[in-house]
Amino acid sequence: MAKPVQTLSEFIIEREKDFPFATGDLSQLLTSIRLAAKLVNREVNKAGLVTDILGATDQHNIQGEQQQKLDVYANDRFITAMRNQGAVCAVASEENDEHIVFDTPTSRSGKYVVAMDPLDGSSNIDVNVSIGTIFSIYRRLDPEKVTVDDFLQPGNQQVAAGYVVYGSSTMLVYTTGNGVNGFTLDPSIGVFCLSHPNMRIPEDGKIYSVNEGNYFDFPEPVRNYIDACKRKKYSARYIGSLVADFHRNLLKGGIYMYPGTTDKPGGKLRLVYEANPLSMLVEQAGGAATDGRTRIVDIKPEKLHQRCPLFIGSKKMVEQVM
Ligand code: P6P
Repeated sequence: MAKPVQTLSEFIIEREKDFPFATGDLSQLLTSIRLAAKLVNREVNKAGLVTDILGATDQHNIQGEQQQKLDVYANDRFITAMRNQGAVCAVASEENDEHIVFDTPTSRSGKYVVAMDPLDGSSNIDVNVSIGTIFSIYRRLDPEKVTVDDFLQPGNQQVAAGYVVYGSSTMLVYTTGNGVNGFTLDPSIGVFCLSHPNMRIPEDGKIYSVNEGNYFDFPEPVRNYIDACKRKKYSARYIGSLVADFHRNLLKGGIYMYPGTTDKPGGKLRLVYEANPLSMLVEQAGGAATDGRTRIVDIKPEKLHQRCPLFIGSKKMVEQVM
């Protein structure tokens, strides 16, 4: 008799018992993320087919990046899902210059704020490469008002964090601080099923992920580390999609690096809604994440969209770079 598969909703309800004071709000929030992920997955999987959702819009986000239509669709889906279920009072997104405060009667008293990158790696949409959603959840700081400070808490204050990877299969991977669990979407029944319980990243690895096109702009210690990887015949794997690279390294062991360069000392990736959530996940899975000097989740963000260099993955590999 095959072992019964546990669905995400069954898992959320079961794990809620781990939190004696759980009010079910976080469970409700995770359920709305699940719904939005299914809607985005449906569009990602048929991009280029019936829906005119491929290609860029004439809008640009704060990064000056042309917004791909799927970016905008994903952003709308996740914001709507958060707004409609009451546990969330505000959302910050890579696609929006400022955070969005929900002023509906149900959401005004929501006790969580969510920071997200609704569709990271969107430049890969047109070439059918895996892309992802990254989310980070904090408790609000003040019951009376919401400000940008709610989103500038250090990563070690996150209540939960996770990502969705839209690839050969679609997976939702998240943590609430009690380990990391992965759920694979069964498209035939539209249900996320527990496929990777208690995920652990191998302590060491032989995969390094970095855009070597920037090699000569990297600080010398980073160049030395990359040279050492080559001497040891490690595998270079760089998809150009953070969630896909991170997910592979989480499963197989490895390190993802987006170092600062001479002209961009902060690197490219965002601290609040990219580095922090993935850093919480990797630490919960036994890995490590730094900006080259400081543990990512100990950094106090100053600006919502601030960048930070990122070295994240197997503990031994991150320590070696340090
Ligand atoms: P580069 C995608 O735009 C992204 O934010 C990450 O998903 C990815 O890892 C990185 O940028 C790729 O950047 O400069 O190597 O093309």
